[in-house]
Amino acid sequence: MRINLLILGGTTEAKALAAAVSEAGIPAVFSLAGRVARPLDQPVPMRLGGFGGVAGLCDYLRREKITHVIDATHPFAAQMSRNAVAACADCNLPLIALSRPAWEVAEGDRWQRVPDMAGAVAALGGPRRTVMLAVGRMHLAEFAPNPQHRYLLRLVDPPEGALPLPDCHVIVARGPFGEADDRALMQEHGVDVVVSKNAGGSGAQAKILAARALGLPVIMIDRPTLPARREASCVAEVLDWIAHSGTDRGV
Ligand code: 3Y8
Ligand code: NAP
Repeated sequence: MRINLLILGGTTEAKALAAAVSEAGIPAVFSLAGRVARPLDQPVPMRLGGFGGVAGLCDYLRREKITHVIDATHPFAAQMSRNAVAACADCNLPLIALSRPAWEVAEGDRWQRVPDMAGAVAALGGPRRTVMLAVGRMHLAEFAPNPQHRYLLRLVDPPEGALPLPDCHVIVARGPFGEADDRALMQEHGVDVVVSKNAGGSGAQAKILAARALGLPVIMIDRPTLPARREASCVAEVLDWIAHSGTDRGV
């Protein structure tokens, strides 16, 4: 059977997987939602944009004769992950998630864990502070109930139109980020508290390490629950899975 991978991307781990399958000469397509203006190029063919729900993804899998799906999306990309589980079950295709462990609280951390974005908004009640809101663009409007703060925002693309927060400073930058840079950024802006998703991995961890070094509190948003699926913790594990599941489907 001719192997043809679909990599659901959008993370540093997905980029590493794309490089490895390209190196191994394994045919693959790298898929992004098309959220940002200039996504990074990958060493395998790319596709941008949603599939059109589970049905659209099934059609794509059949039309493109995909043999294996690797979900290497971000842990907060829960809808894509749910759709991948459903579509691979419908199409009887093998699926594996390339996931990274959640960050664990460590010595010196001052975390306040909240279950979701609404919990982070609720945790920001009270008097004016300087808040580093590094959760991207898609959820900014949810923080509008706390206009009293000064927000330091970090976005991948320059904002289009007015932002939903009256007092904010925007940094346009794409990660992965470095701890020293994030520490300098927090000191420059007098950040009092950091809001972060528990993204895991290294690309977004800079602000967590910087907050620890500066003794700053972090409002840490727990991950959404995902459906049960086979998981790999590294690229080598995915390549081994491909090698062994290349013959019999669905293992
Ligand atoms: C389009 C693909 C690589 C992969 C880079 C990782 C690391 C840097 C850190 C902060 C947190 C945030 C955000 C973040 C990080 C990596 C990784 C990661 C967080 C790109 C990318 C796409 C996106 C989409 C974007 C979201 C936003 C989230 C910014 C490419 C660069 C905040 C997540 O403007 C928007 O609509 C942005 C949307 C989804 C979350 C949000 O709610 O806004 N990522 N990020 C993907 C697609 O179209 O399918 O451009 O090449 C990928 C990466 N972003 O090259 O090594 O692996 O996590 N991405 C968060 O953690 O909260 C930044 O600023 O500290
Ligand atoms: P999401 O809420 O789980 O997905 C919403 C819809 O976007 C999906 O149903 C699908 O549309 C489309 N989609 C998502 N990821 C896709 C992909 N890789 N390829 C094709 N379509 C995709 O996703 P999200 O949280 O917006 O994340 C979007 C992208 O940004 C993903 O690539 C993710 O890995 C990356 N990212 C997200 C975060 C984050 O904080 N959420 C952080 C870093 C990177 P259809 O239903 O039409 O198929």
